[in-house]
Amino acid sequence: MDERKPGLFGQIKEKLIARKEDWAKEGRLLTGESRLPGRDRLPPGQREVKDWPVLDLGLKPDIPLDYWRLRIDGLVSSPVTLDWSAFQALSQTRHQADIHCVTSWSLYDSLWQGVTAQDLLRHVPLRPEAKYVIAHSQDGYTTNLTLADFQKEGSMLVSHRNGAPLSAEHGGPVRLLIPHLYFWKSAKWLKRLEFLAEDRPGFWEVRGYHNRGDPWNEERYS
Ligand SMILES: Nc1nc2c(c(=O)[nH]1)N[C@H]1C(S)=C(S)[C@@H](COP(=O)(O)O)O[C@H]1N2
Ligand SMILES: [Mo]
Repeated sequence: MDERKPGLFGQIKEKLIARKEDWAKEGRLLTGESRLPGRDRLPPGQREVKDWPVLDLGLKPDIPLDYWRLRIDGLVSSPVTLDWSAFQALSQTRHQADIHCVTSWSLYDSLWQGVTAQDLLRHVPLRPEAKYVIAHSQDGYTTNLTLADFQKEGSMLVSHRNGAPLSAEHGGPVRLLIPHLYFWKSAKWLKRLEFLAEDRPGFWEVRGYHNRGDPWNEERYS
């Protein structure tokens, strides 16, 4: 997709964004309960769905594998750009995980395949000052994570779900998967990981969503 195109965000569904910002202000769906991960499978205020919803800003970039690139820069020992074959050459992992969207749906038991954040960082060493990461997406979306959340067991750059390539609407060729946080942290159409010394809130984090987003603590809104 041509990211220099003017008015990129002009195409975004402004109404939808405004509604979600209002929900954040109202504290929609907050139950005040607390549940322990591992003991209760469903985080507070969530309900299980069987079909995987599609949620995004409305732009759905279609990225041919030949054009796909992932840039890893900021506080890394030296910046790297991976193309599809370089990404495939990294060690591949399969991992089963549930996902929890802040809009209250949870989807159980997907089998995710891709590269763990830990394996990626073995390939691209960080500088010691790196403490945060921003995921940048082809549609202009961003989201921030601490290095600890990014590196946590289960965090991955995924290309497949249940054995099939991720569809374009779900963020293929490659999206982030941070299953222990609300699903807005799992950036679709991942194009860049930028490592930082200081935190920098992303798209929803500056619009009233919680900076971290732990579903077990109902960290929906800031
Ligand atoms: N690039 C990008 N990634 C994104 C979003 C987006 O708008 N753009 N939306 C986030 C939100 S709010 C959710 S709930 C999930 C939805 O992913 P899905 O459409 O695969 O269910 O993607 C997250 N990642
Ligand atoms: Mo979301």
